[in-house]
Amino acid sequence: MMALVKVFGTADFVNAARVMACLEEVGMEYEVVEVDYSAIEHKGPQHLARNPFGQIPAFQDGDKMLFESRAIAKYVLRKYSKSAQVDMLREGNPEEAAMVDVWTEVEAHTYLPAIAPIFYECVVYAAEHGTSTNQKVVEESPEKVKKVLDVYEAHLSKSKHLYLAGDFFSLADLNHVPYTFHIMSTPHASLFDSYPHVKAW
Ligand code: GS8
Repeated sequence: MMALVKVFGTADFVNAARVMACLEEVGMEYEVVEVDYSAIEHKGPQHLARNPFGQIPAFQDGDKMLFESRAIAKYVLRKYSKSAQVDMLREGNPEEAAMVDVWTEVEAHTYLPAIAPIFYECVVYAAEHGTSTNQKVVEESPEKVKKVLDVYEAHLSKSKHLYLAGDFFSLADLNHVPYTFHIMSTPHASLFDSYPHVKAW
């Protein structure tokens, strides 16, 4: 029997969840190996050998060890999509593939920085310390998120596509899922209400 691929880090960690979402899309079985964050196991020698930055996740496929969740996601799709009839990278079409890349970059460099303060204040710190929300973050973040969502709304309404890169579900869409999922459980979920195309997406 072939050994299962391994994800180091549980789905509570957004970047590990991104990898698992991809594995689910291609219908792969995988093993989740817990890395004990509270015991700082991610900074220990065993995990540093998997991810030299001491972060979650890491990924193992036979002899191949990888880190960086978006790169792992791409690897999974490239290597394992064919059998699952999933085409989330559109590599056969340079124009479509470019749009997947564009909105994947937007997620990492624009969307995430805008919503990250809310994520850390309302999800991570809230879980770690009870409540205690930083008032400055709470006041300033919504304006930043709205500026980004304005662009998403304009893009989705102009392109008339339900998805970011075109009329197909791609890695660009999937990359938004983990953080957005958690934001939806905070009071800031209502930020999305004034954006009908973003809401539909
Ligand atoms: C980020 C990994 C990361 O920040 C990726 O894989 O996409 N760009 C990388 N991981 C977090 C936990 S998941 O939110 C982490 O390990 N943080 C601890 C640290 O940075 O020391």
